[in-house]
Amino acid sequence: MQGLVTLLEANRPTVSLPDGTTYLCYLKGRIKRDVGRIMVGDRVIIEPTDPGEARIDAVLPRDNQLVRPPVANVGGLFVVFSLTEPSGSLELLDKRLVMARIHGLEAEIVLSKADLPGNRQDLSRIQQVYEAAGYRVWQVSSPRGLGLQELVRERRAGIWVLTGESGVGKSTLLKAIIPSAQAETQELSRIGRGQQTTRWVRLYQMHGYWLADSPGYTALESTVAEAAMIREGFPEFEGHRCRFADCLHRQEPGCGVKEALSTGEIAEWRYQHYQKLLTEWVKAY
Ligand SMILES: Nc1nc2c(ncn2[C@@H]2O[C@H](COP(=O)(O)OP(=O)(O)OP(=O)(O)O)[C@@H](O)[C@H]2O)c(=O)[nH]1
Ligand SMILES: [Mg+2]
Ligand SMILES: [Zn+2]
Repeated sequence: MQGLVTLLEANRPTVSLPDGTTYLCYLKGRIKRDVGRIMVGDRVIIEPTDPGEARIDAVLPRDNQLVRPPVANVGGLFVVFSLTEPSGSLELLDKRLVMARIHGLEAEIVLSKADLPGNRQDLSRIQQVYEAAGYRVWQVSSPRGLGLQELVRERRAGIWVLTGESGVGKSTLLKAIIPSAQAETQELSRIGRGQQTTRWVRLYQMHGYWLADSPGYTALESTVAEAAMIREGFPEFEGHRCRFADCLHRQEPGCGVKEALSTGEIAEWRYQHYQKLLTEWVKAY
């Protein structure tokens, strides 16, 4: 039977089957040697041994793996952003989006704390900019329950991870959506900054996809071989005609992106972060 590791507790995997049944598992000895550490998100073949218990006979090859939190086979990221309390960094938001693109992950943007005063207008501007770039954007307020149903009901597949700076409201959002998550997410946040980050990662079943929390962090580094990979992380640049087909939108003459920037069609901060990422992330730039 094929299942999914949805929880690792003290290194014992819990595996969920498509019909919703779960098994507390142990690893066949040979697997430990071959795969090393098993991760939440691993797709595994199990053989039931006792009621509610099973042995993992094989771990299927991983598509990818995140480090923080340690989750394999991630399909998408919710990038959670808060404009105030704490005041989020649009640069980090853009870095996360480019990072997702580089790793072939889907990304959606969650603008949290939409209930805070003075927030709405600026949030709407941000929403408009990122929607124009092709992203799904959700405004939510966890304490008021605003926007939560719309957000979770959307069709998705695979494993989605809540990411974003510390304090933006990831865990609060998860708890608002999944009340049973209350106890565990507190553990994750607390332990997340220490060494034992693996202990409490859990996947929660949504409609057709799985959801995981993650501890907030801001250290985002990457290296890419080609400047074009950064350019692709800014999808709204694509619709503009440049004289050169391979234009990197810097000093080239006849650049449609620079023109759109001057008319305000492309947001100033997006272009600035693009330039910054070119110098920070492109090898030998
Ligand atoms: N007003 C308001 N406050 C919120 C909202 N969401 C979260 N908060 C508050 O923001 C604070 C931080 O929320 P958390 O959910 O712990 O943030 P987090 O993103 O999980 O932070 P880390 O785990 O440190 O990465 C808490 O005091 C929450 O009550 C919201 O939508 N509106
Ligand atoms: Mg948290
Ligand atoms: Zn150009």
